[in-house]
Amino acid sequence: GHKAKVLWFTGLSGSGKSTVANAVEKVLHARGLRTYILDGDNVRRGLNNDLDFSASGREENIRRIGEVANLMVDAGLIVLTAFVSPFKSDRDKVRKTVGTENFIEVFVDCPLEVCEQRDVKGLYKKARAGEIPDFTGITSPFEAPENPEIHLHTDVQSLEESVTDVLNYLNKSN
Ligand code: GGZ
Repeated sequence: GHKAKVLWFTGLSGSGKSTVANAVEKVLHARGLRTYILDGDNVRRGLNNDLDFSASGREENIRRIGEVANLMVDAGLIVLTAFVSPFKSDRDKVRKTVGTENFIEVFVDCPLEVCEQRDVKGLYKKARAGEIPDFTGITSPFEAPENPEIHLHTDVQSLEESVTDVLNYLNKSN
């Protein structure tokens, strides 16, 4: 069966991290597995509501999330996280925190142009207008993973295909 682990989704705002994570969780639930999704809605509003989007704010955001994910792995859960997590060094630290054998980096790759076109929450428009400082992809960098365990291309893959890629990896790695 599936062991406790962290599925760490990383990608631009609007790339589809939460959408894929939620769809994967649904399948895992149907298989009777215990999961938890950590995302901006439940972490940045609560535990991390003191943090901004500066480089140091993001670093601390990701560090705390890594520690929480590690506790959840100890509790036996499959943890799915959906954070931009734009800095390679921060993601690599989480890999160490949770144990490299428990860490599955999922690169939710989608060109900036496509994310910006979607602009689900109107944030890119605001960022272009100078209303949001340090916006990833516009005025703050995104460092793409170099060797992610899973590499999705959500501009050309359907949601179902992305979910299948994640599940296939999980099935193989168990
Ligand atoms: C990037 C921002 C910013 C800035 C607010 N840069 O699409 P969303 O709205 O729901 O996802 C984004 C989310 C990013 O928070 P994270 O905790 O995932 O970021 S990080 O991992 O870098 O710490 C976006 C919204 O918050 N948002 N301001 N400046 N995204």
